Order: sequence, then structure tokens, then C-alpha cells
Amino acid sequence: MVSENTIKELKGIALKLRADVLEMIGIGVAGHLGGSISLAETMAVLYFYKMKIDKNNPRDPSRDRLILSKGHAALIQYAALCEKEFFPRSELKRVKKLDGLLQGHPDLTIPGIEAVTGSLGQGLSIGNGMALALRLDKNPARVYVIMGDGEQSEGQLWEAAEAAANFNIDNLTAFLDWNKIQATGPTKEVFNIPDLDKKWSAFGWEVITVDGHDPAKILEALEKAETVKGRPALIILDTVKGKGFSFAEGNAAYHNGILDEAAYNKAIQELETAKAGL
Ligand SMILES: Cc1ncc(C[n+]2csc(CCOP(=O)(O)OP(=O)(O)O)c2C)c(N)n1
Repeated sequence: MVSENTIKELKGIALKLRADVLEMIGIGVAGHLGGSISLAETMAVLYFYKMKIDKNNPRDPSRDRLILSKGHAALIQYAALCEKEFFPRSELKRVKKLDGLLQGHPDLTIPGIEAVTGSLGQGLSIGNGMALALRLDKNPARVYVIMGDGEQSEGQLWEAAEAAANFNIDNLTAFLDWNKIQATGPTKEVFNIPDLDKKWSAFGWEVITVDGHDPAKILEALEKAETVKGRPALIILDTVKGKGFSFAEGNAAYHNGILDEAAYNKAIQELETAKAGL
């Protein structure tokens, strides 16, 4: 059982990650806000509690691997890696600049990044390969893959889902960020895939659905996923796109939108209020 203090700490880290994302996007430039911050609690739990990683040895063979299949949400992963000191904070100001380290989608030049992603649908295939290689090497490290709900319309992803079940991959945990909005509107309207939980179950996966903004529930789900043997596990994160900034919540305009000064300041103020309420 994780202590209340730890959970409070993780909630605080999630707020810090949101603040970093805000800093990276800044005012007047488009950035993937909504789908990044719907993952703040999950990233806090993975990077600050669960995963075994070492900033001094990012390629340590015994490290856990995290693949952000919905690569456009890179800012939240950059925030976590920055807070873990994988690269200097000054890089946050140079996101998407030609001479910067941090580009719009994850790249292997960035310490702590495990796969080039951004073309949706590929992350689970990559994760399967890593998980199988670890198994062959008798390496106990785990692989985590994070997908989006809009991303579920990619065919390759379902091929990978079948393959993971076929190969009894149980050293991989996948997440589905079920924030219900994709790039241009509600996922239901753009490309409706009902009963995602039942579909993944039918593909042979153990499926656990949790409140994706509750670190305690995410942790519990992760621990349960680890007990599943002989087949893969999926954690469906019931989330709100843009969670934490009222104007962005459930609003497709902030999938890759621009913040004006008023919105930016409101976001800062809402973060302060949330921090004070912890
Ligand atoms: C193969 C491919 N097709 C289209 C896109 C363009 N695209 C970028 S983000 C996005 C929507 C993704 O929605 P979702 O998976 O729900 O992400 P989230 O809402 O969590 O950010 C699309 C279609 C892409 N990156 N890759």
C-alpha cells in the first residue's frame, strides 16, 4: 500500500509537469497541450515511482522502457525527463527550434527517449519487439506503451494487439489514454470505436479501466497488470483532454492550439490554485 504522502507528492509532480508543458508551449505558438496534460498523472506515476531508469546511464540494459506511441504528446514526456534531469532545463525554452534538443515528436537523440514516434499506430509493435527481446535475454525490465483513443483507428495497432496475445507477452503494460477527443473533435464523431474494453479483451488482453487522474488508482492498476501472466495487460485511463486548465478541458481547439496571454495567465493561476489545494 502506497502512503498518502507519496500520492500527494505524485499529484504535486503532475502539476509541475503541467507547468513545464505550459513553459514549453509559451504564448502565441501552437503546441500539443490537451493530449499532453491528460497524461500528467500517468507520467508522474511512471517516471517518479514505477520505472527503473538512470539519468546517468539512459541506455542501461536493465532499464524499464516507455514508448509514447501517441508521439505528438511528447511535451509531457519531455517534462518528466527534464524533472528527472535527463537534460538541462534550458532545453524547455528551445522546443521545436532547429538548434534545440527537443523536437515536436520524440527522437532517439533525446536522452531517455526509446523510440521515434509520431506516426500513430506504431508504438505497440515497437514495444512488442522490445518485450520479446528482453524475454529472450532473461532481462526482467518492463516495457510500457502509451496509446491514444483516436490512435485506435490505426490498423497496425490491432495487428500488434493480436501479436502480443499470440506471443504471450506479459512483460509489457500498455495504456490507452481515453480522453475522448482527438485532433479535430470527439473521437466518437471522427471515427467511432465503441466498447474498446471489450475489443481489447476479445483480442486476448487483460483490461483494467481506471480514473487516469488518480495516481493511487493508476498505481493499483499497474500493480495488478504485473500479476497477469501469460498474456498482455492494458490499462484504460479514463481521462479528460486538457485536464487541469478549465478552458482546455474537453476542448479539441487545444489539441494543438495557441495560447494567448490571457489563457496562459489563467493556466498559471489555475495551477497555483491546484497546488495550494493539495
Ligand atoms: C498515422 C498518422 N495519422 C494521422 C496523424 C495526425 N494526428 C496527430 S494527433 C492525431 C489525433 C490523435 O488522437 P488521440 O490518439 O486521441 O490523441 P490525444 O487526443 O490523446 O492527443 C492525429 C490524427 C498522425 N500523427 N499519424
